[in-house]
Parts: sequence; structure tokens; C-alpha cells
Amino acid sequence: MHKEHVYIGLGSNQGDSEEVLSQAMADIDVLENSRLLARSSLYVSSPMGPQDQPNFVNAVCLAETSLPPAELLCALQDIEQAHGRVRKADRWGPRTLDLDILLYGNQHIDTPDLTIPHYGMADREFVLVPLFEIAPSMIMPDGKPLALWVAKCNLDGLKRLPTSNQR
Ligand code: ROI
Repeated sequence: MHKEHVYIGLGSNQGDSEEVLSQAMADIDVLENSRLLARSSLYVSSPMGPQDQPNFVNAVCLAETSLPPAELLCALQDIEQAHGRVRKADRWGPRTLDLDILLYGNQHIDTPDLTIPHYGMADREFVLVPLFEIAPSMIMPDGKPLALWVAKCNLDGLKRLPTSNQR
């Protein structure tokens, strides 16, 4: 069966975020017709958007899957739900678990539900740095090396958690 490589961004700032992210990556590993290939370290990041919310824990993982993008999105939303995510009108508020498809093979997708490559990647250090950790030689959809995107982002609010915190 044909499989695509998919990079998924994970974020949480409610509950035991480190545990939630580790569990979510284990959940992705057991999705049907899918397998986890790599996981970044966990990072603590100051919130982008409204500042009156807790710091986030972020990570990126690489999986291979034969689920088409829309089915993968549904499966990831199921994982979000299982971790108590309640979708609120407040798009920028705190969340127990946020899973974003960053890249799906080299496909470009633009539907009401799904924009791939993920629209916010370029200015999110909490996505680019963990992505760089597991894909240091990646060329981005604009043809530029990921390393160049990382070099341009502000790393001030970002801290890699020590390995002892990685579960
Ligand atoms: N800020 C950080 N640092 N990490 C996130 O995952 C994140 N997710 C969000 C908003 C509220 C935009 N801010 C974030 O959805």
C-alpha cells in the first residue's frame, strides 16, 4: 500500500501537557495503516496570540500513513477529542491538545477544512525548531532550506525540555 510521509505539529497548554503530547504520539503510532517514524523533543514555548494563558508544550512528529489527508485529519481530531479537547469559539485560547498536519508528502491542499502546507508554519518557532530537529536537511515548499527558516525565527520564548522530561 502506498504510504506518504506526514509531519504533525503537537501543542498543549492545559493539563499535564508533557504526558498528553507523549500519549498523543503513541496514539498516532497505532492509527490504522500508519506508523510513527520520528518524534522531536518536547519544547516549552511562550504563547503566541493572547499572553494571558499558560506556556505551551510543543513537539513535531513524523509518521508514515496510507490514510488520505481528510481521513488523517478526522483521525487526529478523534485523538484531540479523546484527550478532552473542547473546540471553543475562542480560536486562540488554551487547549489540552492541538494536532496540526504541517506537511503531507509534497501535496498542496486547500479545502475549507484543511490547508497544507500549514499556513502558520513560517513564523512559528515552536513548529520550525522541533521540525528541524527531526528533518535537518528538509527543503521547504518555497524551495528554501528549513535551516534558513529556522535562522530567521525568534527563539527567545522557546526552551527544549531536558531528556529526563521526555516520556
Ligand atoms: N502558542 C504556542 N507557543 N504554541 C502553540 O501550540 C500555540 N497554539 C495556538 C495559539 C493559541 C495560536 N498559540 C500557541 O493555537
